[in-house]
Parts: sequence; C-alpha cells; structure tokens
Amino acid sequence: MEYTNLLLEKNGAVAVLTINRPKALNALNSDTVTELSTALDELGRDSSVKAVILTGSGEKAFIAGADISQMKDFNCMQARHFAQLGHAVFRKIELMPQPVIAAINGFALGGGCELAMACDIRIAAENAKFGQPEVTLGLTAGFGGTQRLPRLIGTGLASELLFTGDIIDVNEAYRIGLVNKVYPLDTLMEEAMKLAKKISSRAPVAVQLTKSAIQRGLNMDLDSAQAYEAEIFGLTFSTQDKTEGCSAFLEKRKPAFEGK
Ligand code: CO8
Repeated sequence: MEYTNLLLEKNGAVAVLTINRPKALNALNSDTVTELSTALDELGRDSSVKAVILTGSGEKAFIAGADISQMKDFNCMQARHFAQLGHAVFRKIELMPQPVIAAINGFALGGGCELAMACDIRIAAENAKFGQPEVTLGLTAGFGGTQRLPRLIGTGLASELLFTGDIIDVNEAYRIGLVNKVYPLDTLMEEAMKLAKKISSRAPVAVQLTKSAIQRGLNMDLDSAQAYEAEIFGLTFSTQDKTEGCSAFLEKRKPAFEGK
C-alpha cells in the first residue's frame, strides 16, 4: 500500500512507521490519521512483523500535534469526529498484536504526545520535548491525553501539565516516567532498532499475549485481570515456542522460536 503522509519500511521482523510531514513538523491532519489507521491494520495482519517502531520525519519533531491549520475551521461536529477518529486509531496501537515503540525524535506535543502515550514503550532523543498545550489554544486534549497521561504519570503531575500547557524537556519526561530511556538524536533509531530486535527474538506468541494481558488488564479489576492472565498463561502451554524455550533452557542452548 502506498501512503502520502507515512513511510513504512521493514527491516527483518521490525517495521518502521514514520509520520512524514516534516514541513508541518509531522502535524496530524485527518488524512494522516486515516492513513495511520490503514497502516496499523496492515501491520497487525502481517505475522512476519514482530515489533513496530513509530517515529517522525526529520530531526526536529516527532509530531507537533494535531494540524492546527485544519482544525481551526472545524465546527463542533467535525471536531468531535476528529477526536473520535484519533481515539479509534490510537487504540488500534494498544490492541494490535505487536509491541509498538515510540522513538521520539523531537517535539511530541498535543496529539503527538498522545500518540506516543498510546505506544507500548517510549524512548526519546535528547532534543525531545513534551506537552499538552491545548489549553493555550482554547482547546482540551482530544486524542486521549486527559486519560492516558494521568494513567502514565499520576493525576497530580498530569493535571499540572494539562492545566498549564507547559512544555517539558526530555530529562523531566524521563524523571516522571513518561519515557523509558534517553539517547543522543543520532543514535535514537539504532537504539530503537536494537530494542525492537531484542523483543522480536523472544517467543512471539508469548510477547503478543503479554501485550494483550497488559492492555486488556488495565481496563479490568484485579481479579478479572488475573483470571485473564491465568488463561493466557495456560494458552502458552499449547505453543511449540513454550516447548522449544523450556527445552533450550534445559539443554543450555539458545531457543529457536517459530512463533507457533
Ligand atoms: N499544526 C499545523 N502546523 C504546525 C503545527 C501544528 N500542530 N506545529 C507546527 N506547524 C507548522 C508551523 O505552522 C510551521 O509552518 P510554516 O513553515 O508553514 O509557517 C512549521 O510547522 C514549522 O513550525 P514553527 O515555525 O512554528 O517551528 P518552531 O521551531 O518555531 O516551533 C513548535 C516549533 C514549538 C513545535 C511550534 O511549531 C508549535 O508550537 N507548534 C504547535 C504545537 C501545538 O500547539 N500542538 C498542539 C496542537 S492541538 C492538538 O494536538 C490537539 C490534539 C487533539 C485533537 C482533537 C481533535 C479535535
């Protein structure tokens, strides 16, 4: 599939999805969000892909937010539809089988910060900056920021960021747990690839079931979530990968997982 605002490349079992509107600092207009939806469906169906890296084009921005030039003319109904489109597409990231790593190579503001938060893992470059500046535009966060930010960093810190619209640097983002690791910009993609390849080398079914347990479990009470965990734990015992992984350990050799 050809995309206008995205680049989709594959490197072995790792797919790299790049938001490619560098002149607008990769701002998300509705066409880009729609293309993202199609690309996520394509990747989710592709069993050769074991991990995905999501990043932005250029050296300045991951994504500088929703496209303000498009949004400024929205009426209430169009704004609501755009928010709902973002919700549905970002949720696909959480519910697709493969882990998604956000490689944040610059500004991650508004919808950009919200997209990063929908990814399973966030790593960032030293120039990355984060924030939900919607209140400085007379808006609220609309792509899940009011929900995912408190879940990730706690209500107090999230409220401060959402009420002030303050932009924080990568050190603060690391301190509050918004990103896992910080790297020089010129090594960010290499590090993202290393992490994606490490994940891809693990038993694929187990990794995908783990993601499902994390994402589904977050919306359940503890008893239901643990019951779900027990079910998927049991399911791994029907896989060849479990037989191979346990045998390889006992035979003191590296496992050769086939994702079955
Ligand atoms: N939308 C559209 N264009 C953008 C955006 C954006 N979010 N961000 C940057 N651009 C454009 C600029 O207009 C500029 O275009 P041009 O060259 O044609 O003038 C180009 O990108 C480069 O930007 P700057 O010249 O401004 O670059 P600076 O280095 O001076 O500044 C900043 C970089 C600080 C990132 C600055 O561009 C900025 O503040 N951008 C806006 C950040 C922002 O407010 N983001 C939040 C947007 S609102 C949002 O995301 C809501 C999400 C939920 C939507 C819900 C649906 C209704």
